[in-house]
Amino acid sequence: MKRISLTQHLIEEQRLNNTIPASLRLLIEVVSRACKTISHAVGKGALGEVLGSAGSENVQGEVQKKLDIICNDYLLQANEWGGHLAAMASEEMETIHPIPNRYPMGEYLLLFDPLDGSSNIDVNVSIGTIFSVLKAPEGMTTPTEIDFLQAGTRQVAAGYAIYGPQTMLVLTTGNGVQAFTLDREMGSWVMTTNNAQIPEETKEFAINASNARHWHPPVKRYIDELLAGSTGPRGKDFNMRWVASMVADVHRILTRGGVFMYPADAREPDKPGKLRLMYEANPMAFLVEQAGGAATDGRGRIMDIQPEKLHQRVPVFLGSRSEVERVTSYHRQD
Ligand code: AHM
Ligand code: MG
Repeated sequence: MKRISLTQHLIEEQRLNNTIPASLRLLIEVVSRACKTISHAVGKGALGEVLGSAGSENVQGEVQKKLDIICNDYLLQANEWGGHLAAMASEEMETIHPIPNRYPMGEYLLLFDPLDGSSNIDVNVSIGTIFSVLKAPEGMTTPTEIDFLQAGTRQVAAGYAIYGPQTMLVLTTGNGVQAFTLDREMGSWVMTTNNAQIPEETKEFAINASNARHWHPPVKRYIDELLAGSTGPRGKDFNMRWVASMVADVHRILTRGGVFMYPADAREPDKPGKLRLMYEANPMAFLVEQAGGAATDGRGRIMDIQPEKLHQRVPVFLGSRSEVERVTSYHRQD
């Protein structure tokens, strides 16, 4: 196999398409290096004394695990000094983290969920890091939260690292989706998929069915039809998977297709779903669209949403195009 490293890919992509200037390449390399460090910490588990709760809550009122905080710190430290960023924002921090004055200020904004799938950390199930890159607005001198409130269509790069049986980095800079597998002996990212494509049709869906009694009618209608299988209106059987790590569920869909849903429901009417727009839904929507799939909030394209708050939540329907279009059309008919 001809080995193409992450660095080689980024440099060739710049030569061919002019989409990855040196400062963006540095950013992606720094993030991916931090993900290697995270992968190492995750892999140590109890031996590294990194499991369990940190005894604190994040801005969303969720209990933080030790690894949530450790991974957040890794990403902050790795990205502070390179001169490529103006500020960062994270699921684990209430407000933004501007680059300290002692370092030069760069032109990009980085958002991340340092460790997605927190409920799976202590049970040794795949988890991941999700990131999204925006350009700082023209003329910005002191970054504020408002500078981050850009629609997903403005992302210049997005991706995730998945810490599973293999550690992988899945990336888009707007020219398809590439996946790299961590060669653990060499410590390098090696391209193992170029131009990932989500099959348009699927027979697999992902939703937390324990919330069924809270679902709104369009979701209930759609899932009832899938569950009815070959004797129902869809005329075919569907299979179900739910890892409860969005990274792992999306990775499966990028690999073999499927539809992923975390809808809004009637539990807390003020909360439109569980997942966060800016560092979970937008980067995943960018990847999924770049792989030929679709991503909506049940009514419109996720990446078209104009964010109002850094930690805003959004309903998510993403994956194989035909299924996402179907469940979205049920919402529009509602
Ligand atoms: P987290 O960022 O705190 O880990 O929460 C996000 C995760 C997603 O990865 C996953 O799809 C979802 O929460 C699972 O939620 P639930 O436990 O309700 O099934
Ligand atoms: Mg998350």
